[in-house]
Amino acid sequence: MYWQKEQECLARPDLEKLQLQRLAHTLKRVGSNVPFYRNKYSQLHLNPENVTSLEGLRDYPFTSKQDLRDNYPYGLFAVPLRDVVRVHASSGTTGSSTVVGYTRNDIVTWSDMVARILCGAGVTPDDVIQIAFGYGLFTGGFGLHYGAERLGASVIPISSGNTKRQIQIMQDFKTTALVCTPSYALKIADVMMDMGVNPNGLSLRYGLFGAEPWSEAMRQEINSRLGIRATDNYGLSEVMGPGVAGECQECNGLHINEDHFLVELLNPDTLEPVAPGEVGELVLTTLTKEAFPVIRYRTRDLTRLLPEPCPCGRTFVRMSRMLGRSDDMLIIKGVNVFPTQIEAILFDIEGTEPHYRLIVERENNEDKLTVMVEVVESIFFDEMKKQKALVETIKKRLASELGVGVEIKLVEERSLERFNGKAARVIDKRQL
Ligand code: DLL
Repeated sequence: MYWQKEQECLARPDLEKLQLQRLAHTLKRVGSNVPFYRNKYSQLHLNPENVTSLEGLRDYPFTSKQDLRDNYPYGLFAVPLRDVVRVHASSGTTGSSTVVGYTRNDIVTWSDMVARILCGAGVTPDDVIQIAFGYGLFTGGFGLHYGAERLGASVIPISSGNTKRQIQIMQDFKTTALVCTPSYALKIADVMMDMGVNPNGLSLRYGLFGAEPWSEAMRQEINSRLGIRATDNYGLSEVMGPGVAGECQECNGLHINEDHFLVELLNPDTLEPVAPGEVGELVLTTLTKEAFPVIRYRTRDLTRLLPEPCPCGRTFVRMSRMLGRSDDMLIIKGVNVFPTQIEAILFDIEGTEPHYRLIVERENNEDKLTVMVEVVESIFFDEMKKQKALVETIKKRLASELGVGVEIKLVEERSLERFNGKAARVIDKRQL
């Protein structure tokens, strides 16, 4: 089943022709509308008018998350704000978060991209979709919502959390498709068991999961515990949000919506293309975005391209599920967290020492982040009340700036191991 069959099954030469037209147009637009790109291109003597092949893009510089942060909030928008109808932002409530915008046309394209992914997973207008992603600055809730409406399915915008209510609604409203993070799907399965609800008695048939890494073993577990077919979908706010890529019912890799996103897979160290079949960092260029085009955006996500034709008939290249990151970003309960963000906050709080460890675990299918931080000795001589107050202060600051709750453990000065070489401050015990 396709949402836009003609585009999704374009022959390679036609697709490449379309990509080139769109690429040339995008480069010209950013070169004239966005000072950041204009300055870079003029320094490097790059003239977007001269791009006559897709390979020509390789001369152009990359865009990084830091570039987005440096241009916070609207510096990289390619249209005036009056043409922007929606703004989203990635995690982080401070100035270091990254802000993205959409024109009315962008919202239509985005909805079509998500509708493609829903359709590819088997969802039809007859389905009842429960969207258990957060609604808000995160792109998950609204992204899936608009796509599901565009497809014509019945949407339940329940948002995330309150698992018992999720299950109640699932029973009462006869939900057929569940949309959330894979870890939340497992949590729902746990709570169902506690409540004595038999998943076979529900109407649930499909699960569309994304926004965090997961494994084939996790898919099998979700499938058997919820009695559904789970598919993976991928996206990132800087490039659009959900809708960049998704699995079809073959469940064997994610088709990238190549008519809207140009794909490169590069060695993160040399920044040269990897050999076919090798793991590399996904680098994406938007081909149709109006408000927030990005050129050669380094996603930092590692994957492998699967060039073999797919039995589903789609010609868009597939990539394997995400295999890791080429930076240290962690995804905790679907929220992107950088250790450096935590470090900066800890350094800012009186009484803490610049030594910490981040322990990430998965308990009852839920991520748990514990921050162990060394504190000055006097704190341990203080009354319990003072220690507790310090824990609360750190907890509050971290929760409000990261957007996710953490546990804090104060430890004595010099009790954490020191490193001779590269510091390994993150201990990720999650086994996906
Ligand atoms: O997570 C967009 C999204 C929402 C995708 C809902 C799918 C469903 P961000 O918050 O900007 O956007 O986080 C993007 O999350 O760079 C990946 O590291 C990770 N990620 C997203 N989808 C997957 C996936 C949304 N299917 C970052 N598998 C990306 C593994 C994923 N990692």
